[in-house]
Amino acid sequence: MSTLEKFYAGDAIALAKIITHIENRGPQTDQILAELYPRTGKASSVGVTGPPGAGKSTLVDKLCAMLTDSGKTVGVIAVDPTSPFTGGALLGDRIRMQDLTANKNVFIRSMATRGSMGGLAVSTSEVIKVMDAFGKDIILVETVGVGQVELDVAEACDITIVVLVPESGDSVQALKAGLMEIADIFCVNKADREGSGRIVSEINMIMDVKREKSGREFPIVATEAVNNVGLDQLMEKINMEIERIKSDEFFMKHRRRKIRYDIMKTVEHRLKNRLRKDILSEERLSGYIEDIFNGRGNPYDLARRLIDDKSEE
Ligand SMILES: Nc1nc2c(ncn2[C@@H]2O[C@H](COP(=O)(O)OP(=O)(O)O)[C@@H](O)[C@H]2O)c(=O)[nH]1
Ligand SMILES: [Mg+2]
Repeated sequence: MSTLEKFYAGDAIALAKIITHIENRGPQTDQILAELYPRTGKASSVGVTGPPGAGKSTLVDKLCAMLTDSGKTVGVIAVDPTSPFTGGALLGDRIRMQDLTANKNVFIRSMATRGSMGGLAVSTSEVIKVMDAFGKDIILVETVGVGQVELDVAEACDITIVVLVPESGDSVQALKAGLMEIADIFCVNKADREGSGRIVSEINMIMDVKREKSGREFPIVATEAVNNVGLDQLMEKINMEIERIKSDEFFMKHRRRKIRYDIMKTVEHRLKNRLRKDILSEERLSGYIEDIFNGRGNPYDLARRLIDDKSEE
């Protein structure tokens, strides 16, 4: 049996192998993705993002348990380099992680954040597709909301939950970091701590304009992930957002936007790779630097020549 045949038969090891091949940009990456593409589109991907320590992994953990209890199969992608799933965690986290890994209906994968040459969002989006084709119903993607890369990763998901905690200035930070832009649902976790009411009203204030313009809810759910408080409400909002995306009027628009995203990001990523591997390989680049340093040519003529003139390659 080939790896793909095993994959089709539901073998989790084959799933892991295929993900590794794609993450490492193996020679058959594009063929595999093309082959799997017709099988995608059934799963819903849910990004869970927010500052470090907000409780994202705890939430993912609990959501997973709830989803599998209700008969759903789940994929988890951890992009957070400090996430318990990636092994960078404290003992307490490891114990929690075991709960998940013992669950056969959950497949967990952490993404290497280093050496991905800016392609993290693309690889994440591809891994989502592979899990989708494998038959996972829901794919949860945990990522730390600290930079553009993480925002890009969130963009690769169908819906995004932004997790915040009741610490002073958190909503302002989140606003600055662009998190308000990408949120479909807000989760104010650690509601057992002081100030959770205040952050909810802060988010409300920020979101009211957007709500009025779009007619959308942008719900805020207060949770205590460790104490299992508010998780049913959060799940309800997740299901509502998934329903919204799948509703007829929205679906066509959403699908087209995803296809646009896939085309743009894939071509951009493949071109960048070719640029670095080939057109501007380290060796060629060094040569060009020396040329220009020694007074021969300039970056602008070089750029024109490299892009227009195929014989350069
Ligand atoms: N007080 C309190 N602590 C929590 C809550 N949820 C998670 N934590 C704790 O916050 C810490 C960070 O959680 P983690 O899920 O690893 O955060 P992440 O970095 O966002 O993934 C852990 O020690 C959790 O046990 C909560 O609702 N209340
Ligand atoms: Mg984490």
